[in-house]
Amino acid sequence: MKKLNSVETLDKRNELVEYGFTIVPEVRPESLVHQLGIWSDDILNRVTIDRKIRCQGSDIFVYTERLWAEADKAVKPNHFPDPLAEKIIDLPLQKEVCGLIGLEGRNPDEVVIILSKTGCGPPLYWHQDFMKWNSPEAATPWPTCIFLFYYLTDTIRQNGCLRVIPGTHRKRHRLHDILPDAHSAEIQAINDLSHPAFADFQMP
Ligand SMILES: O=C(O)CCC(=O)C(=O)O
Repeated sequence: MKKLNSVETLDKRNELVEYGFTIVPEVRPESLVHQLGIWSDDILNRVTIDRKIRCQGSDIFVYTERLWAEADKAVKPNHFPDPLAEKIIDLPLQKEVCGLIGLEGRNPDEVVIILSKTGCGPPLYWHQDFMKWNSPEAATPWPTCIFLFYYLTDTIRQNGCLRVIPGTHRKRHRLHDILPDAHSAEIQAINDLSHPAFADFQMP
């Protein structure tokens, strides 16, 4: 990756604060992306995806070995430790970029989630993963909880890139009044693709 200069860094920071997302190209080395592709394909071939998470893709949680050692968990096909989780989370360039963008704290959850859906699978329902909307933390204008996404193949609208409505982490949108909670049984049960949870929306 070409190192971000101070203007680019500020742009990324402002985008993240304003829109709720930003894109930083080339953080992961090609060789690691290739390795992750082979690794995740192998895992996905072994795991059966529950119908209730058909819209989310898979729910495969890969833990760092340091977290797994502390947690009293039983290995399941979709919950297990792997040394690659540490490699993904500890990548020096990723840490550097997060620092340059001005993210504070930077305490990773020590978990990597593998997501995949078959081509032309159902769309993902609109949702917000952040759970602490009633905490004072939610009132800060800067991000306190972020996800880092890496696409392992070229991903466009037609094959599943993530949809966002810019700014809805800070400004009310009519979807906020009608959506069931993220990942709840209620939203997972929606089969009607004309439901607003799947509709095209822009900021009002
Ligand atoms: O499918 C994606 O790209 C994102 C999935 C997601 O947001 C979630 O499962 O919470």
